[in-house]
Amino acid sequence: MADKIFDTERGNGGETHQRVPEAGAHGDPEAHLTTNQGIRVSDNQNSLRGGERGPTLLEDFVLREKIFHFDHERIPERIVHARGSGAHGEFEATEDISDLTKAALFRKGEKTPVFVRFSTVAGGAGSVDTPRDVRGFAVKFYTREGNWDLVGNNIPVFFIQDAIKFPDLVHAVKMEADRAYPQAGSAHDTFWDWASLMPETTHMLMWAMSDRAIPRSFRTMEGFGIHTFQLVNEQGEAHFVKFHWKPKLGLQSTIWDEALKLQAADNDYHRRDLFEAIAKGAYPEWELGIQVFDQAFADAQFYDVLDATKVIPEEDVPVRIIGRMTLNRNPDNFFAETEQVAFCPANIVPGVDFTNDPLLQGRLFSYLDTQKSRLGTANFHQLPVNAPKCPVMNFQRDGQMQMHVPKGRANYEPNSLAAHGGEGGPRECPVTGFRTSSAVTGGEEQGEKLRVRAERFADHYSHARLFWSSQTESEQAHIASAFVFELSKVMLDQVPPRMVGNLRNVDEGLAKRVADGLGIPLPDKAEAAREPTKMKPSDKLSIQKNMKATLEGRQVGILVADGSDAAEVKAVVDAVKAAGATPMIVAPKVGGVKLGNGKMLKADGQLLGSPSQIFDAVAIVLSAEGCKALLNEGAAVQFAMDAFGHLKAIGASEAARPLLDKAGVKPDAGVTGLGADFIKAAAKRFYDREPGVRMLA
Ligand code: HDE
Repeated sequence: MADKIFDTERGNGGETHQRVPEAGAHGDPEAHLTTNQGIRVSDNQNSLRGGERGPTLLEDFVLREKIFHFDHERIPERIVHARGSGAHGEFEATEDISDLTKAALFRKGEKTPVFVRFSTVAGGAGSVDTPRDVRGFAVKFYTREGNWDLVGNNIPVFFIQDAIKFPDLVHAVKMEADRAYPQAGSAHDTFWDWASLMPETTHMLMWAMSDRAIPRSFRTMEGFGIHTFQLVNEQGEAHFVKFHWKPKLGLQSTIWDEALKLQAADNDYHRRDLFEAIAKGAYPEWELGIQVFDQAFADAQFYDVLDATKVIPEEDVPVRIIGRMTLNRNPDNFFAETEQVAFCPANIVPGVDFTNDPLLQGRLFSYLDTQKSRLGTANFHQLPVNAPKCPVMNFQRDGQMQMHVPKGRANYEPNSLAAHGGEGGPRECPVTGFRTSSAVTGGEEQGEKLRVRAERFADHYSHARLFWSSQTESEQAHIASAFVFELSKVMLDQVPPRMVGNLRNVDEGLAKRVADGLGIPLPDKAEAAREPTKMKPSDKLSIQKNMKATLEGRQVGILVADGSDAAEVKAVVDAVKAAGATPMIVAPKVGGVKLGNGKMLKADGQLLGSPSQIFDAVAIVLSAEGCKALLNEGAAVQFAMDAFGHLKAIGASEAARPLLDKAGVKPDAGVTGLGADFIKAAAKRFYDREPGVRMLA
């Protein structure tokens, strides 16, 4: 592209015109503004009028086209998962699993481009990033054998067992039909009304009330395919499989109070985090793991492996790591890529196959429908972000927005056009083509046509109990408190006791804590469809037991004011960087502060707009005078108070002590000086501080 140099001129009414310079050959097509028909535009500031103050003329095709296009810029948002953020990357197969699958993407060393979209579920496209909600984790693998979409979530189970309940779930959880609030999150009447009447949701509710539903970042979430799938090898042998994504940075979550405050501080907290991490080369990474098992294992369990409300504990079937995914490129255009990407669980490649999970089966036809309704045409697969990167050869033709111009007459098959010297087109291939595996589900699978739930789906509480018993004390307190918070928002008076009655089947202690937190008597226990079975606790289900004490990829806020010691600030900045984290200077004015040595230091964020909840840890580097000034600034006091309340490390200069005192910061292992002890502490959260800062259920 040639230089885009323009002249700036002032028009008749004082308006600014940026124009291609008058003198010159005007030969550069890319420097000239055009309409969508390629007609060069002479004036982009004024519509065509009959007289200087007269009516705008209908013949102004430049104006009409510009406004017409603008009026149609939005497409229907996704009915669920409307708010999301995406990135490009690469998947590399790191293990030989050819004994399990013939899929080319799993050949050791094979690299496959991917596009990933993370999302919340309930909120609209413009809602915030940090409500309590499940997160979508959808991966499109552009394999050389066609696209495979692993459309999962950050929680390994789901609310329901049968697809026929999905519209009810979504209606209940999204904003209420008459009042159109809340815009995101589940803390409202209709969700809990429905959920409390659906015992099969209990296990998922335990996860949703845990800190899994308030992740620190997309980069620190696990992902799950949820359903049981099959892997099929060259010989046609099939195994059951569950897919797991494990984040390189380990699991990290926020504190509920922090999540609430993040909604005010930064609506785009997760979107920004992902974009900035990739932009600065801190590429998010996950390992892909599989749990593989056979029919004999499935038959031996008391629950059904086709039931999406159940996990298979990693202690029973370990996760085997088979690949690595790195996200290394931001989208060039949010709409064209992240908004238009169309996932579909039915997009599958030879070597992977479905099972009879009734939830999965429902999803297999649902997503195509939704794409047609959102993207408006059966040709949505031709959009660049959706198009396979291998040849697409078939006899499908035409349709709205057809982008391809197929040549020749072969739009049907069989044909003998090739024998007559023409192009005959592609043909089916039983050897390399996708063949549905009948190895697991049984080739002769037949039965009566029934609307019935399999009896083995009737256990609604064992796995919820397993989840509860696998959490740390602090995590249990968070779950109990989340139930109290959500049910306290419910105004339908029969609903909270009904929910607590269900929880008595999970754990009597939990139910009592929730009832106490709500200030209601312990209700009768709900009758379980099947008595729960005791399962051994599984450490892998806990976040806190799976955190990594590392500063890598994290953000440290450094609060400074006029007079801060230059050497102290530099030492913290250097140490934070050396630990792989990003330092952010926060100051009362974004223009910066005058340090003790007289030099100016520019800030990365202004104090009011950069509260401590956006950081993983904070350092407060103040001189005595700077501290005195900030004692009168509520945002500075809040900065320290929230960092303490959100269980973060606080490193402070000696002179900053009065600010800490005013903020109620008590000495503990997470409150340090500015040296190495701070860097060590900053990699962690101090959960044992919590009983001193808030009352939990
Ligand atoms: Fe979805 N789901 N879903 N879902 N889902 C959609 O497809 C649906 C389910 C999931 O980033 C929609 O393109 C039905 C489970 C993700 O673009 C829609 C059922 C899981 C995303 C749809 C389910 C998911 C979606 C809305 C019950 C976890 C976002 C827009 C049978 C394994 C993908 C769209 C993205 C999106 C239907 C259940 C995950 C309406 C009918 C279980 C991550 O087609």
